Amino acid sequence: MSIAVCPGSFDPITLGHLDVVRRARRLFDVVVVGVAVNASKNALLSPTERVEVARAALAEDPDLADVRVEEVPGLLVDFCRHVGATAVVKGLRGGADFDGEHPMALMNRHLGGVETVFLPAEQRFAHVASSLVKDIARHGGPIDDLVPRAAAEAVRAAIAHRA
Ligand code: COD
Repeated sequence: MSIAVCPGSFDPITLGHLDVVRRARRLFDVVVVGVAVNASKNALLSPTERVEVARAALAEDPDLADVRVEEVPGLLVDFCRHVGATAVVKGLRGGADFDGEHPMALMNRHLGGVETVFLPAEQRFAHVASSLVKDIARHGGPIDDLVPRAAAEAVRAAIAHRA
């Protein structure tokens, strides 16, 4: 049985992320969404919120009903070993993504023998980024066609709470 992890910060999960998870599910028997910490990013949502939002988003899509969402408590390679995954699946929106992802892919193979499968972003989501979603929301702009409903609600609530 082939098992893959779709890892990310998911702060919040976007329609672009969901598209990658959906396509990963067509390639692997089991897909686990791993909500991890990116040490170079300051998250708006807590890890628990990011997991809950991702679960709510997946629950809205019948194609993704069997995809689990779990928090990654430490290194991604340890999480992969824990769930029995031999691969991670990541989306690439362009060259900048590749430049960031390439060393991580090599390091994850070095650390744990985990291979990385890159999927080119679907054209209509190639401009969608969690950071842009949060910036738009902070300025009161529309985000509902960029993220699932649960994510839009969580982002607006977190921004209002911090104001
Ligand atoms: N379309 C397609 N793909 C997309 C889109 C989109 N619109 N938006 C983002 N993506 C891709 C990104 O390129 C990335 O591959 C993935 O989706 C997740 O994106 P983010 O922004 O949510 O997550 P990142 O890039 O911050 O995730 C980095 C990790 C958290 C995975 C990384 O820091 C990590 O593995 N942390 C755990 C600790 C660890 O093991 N560190 C050592 C790593 S070598």
